[in-house]
Amino acid sequence: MSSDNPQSPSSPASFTAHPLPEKLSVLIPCYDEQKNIERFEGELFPELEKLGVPFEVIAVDDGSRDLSGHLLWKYSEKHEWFKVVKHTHNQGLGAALRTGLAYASGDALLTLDSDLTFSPKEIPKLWERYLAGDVDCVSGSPILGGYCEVPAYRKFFSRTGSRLYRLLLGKDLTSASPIFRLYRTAILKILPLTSKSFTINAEILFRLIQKNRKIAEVPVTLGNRTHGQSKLKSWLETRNHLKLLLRILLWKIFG
Ligand SMILES: Nc1nc2c(ncn2[C@@H]2O[C@H](COP(=O)(O)OP(=O)(O)O)[C@@H](O)[C@H]2O)c(=O)[nH]1
Ligand SMILES: [Mg+2]
Repeated sequence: MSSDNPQSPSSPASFTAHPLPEKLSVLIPCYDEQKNIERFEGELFPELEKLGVPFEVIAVDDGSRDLSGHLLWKYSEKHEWFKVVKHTHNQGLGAALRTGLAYASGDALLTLDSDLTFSPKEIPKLWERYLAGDVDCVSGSPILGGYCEVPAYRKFFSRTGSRLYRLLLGKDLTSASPIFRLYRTAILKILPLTSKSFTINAEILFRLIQKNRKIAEVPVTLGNRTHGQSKLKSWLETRNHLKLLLRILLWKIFG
């Protein structure tokens, strides 16, 4: 992919890597996920500690009606690096990510599902690719890495949607909507994002491409939920994705 960075790897003689990240922000949108949030201590935090870089976790409790808010608050009492941002009413995944982003103080930022369907054990894959210093975003792709016990209809929607985005965006990216990504925070913060729903991750990809930012994909495995219910409303999100695809098409035609 191309880059507007004059130190792009496309001109190896002048290529200089971005400086190594000094702090990682981990942004986790949470909505009625108490059973999965209970798993953070055993499954997520040890993986973050192993990275060997200072980090913070920003959990956005988006008007949860279960004990999510209480569990997050307990983590914030126990760990000074754990922060909770609260929406009093549910505003949607995109709105939650945008709220949390404003609080991120790390120079690198990881976005992660709170149901841990992308295993925290795979965070090092993204991190190692990011440390190469030549990209603005490392995106985890289950289309490259595979699915584990994910229903066939979900795989179909994911693959079809990603094909449409690839076609319109004109970039060789296999997965458009997964959240499991690492970004340069400063780049993400200045993107003009508007999505309040699940389309936020595809919208981020679109805006990065518009700004000629460099994106690399790494294979990761997407698993199925072990606790709780999916919040995805398939028809509503299909409509939201079609609207975003239309916006991309208009950008392609009219610039
Ligand atoms: N903050 C916030 N997070 C949400 C919302 N809807 C879903 N999420 C989170 O986004 C992630 C993906 O949602 P999920 O229900 O697992 O959708 P699926 O993976 O597509 O089935 C999970 O971590 C959810 O807790 C929401 O309205 N607000
Ligand atoms: Mg999920």
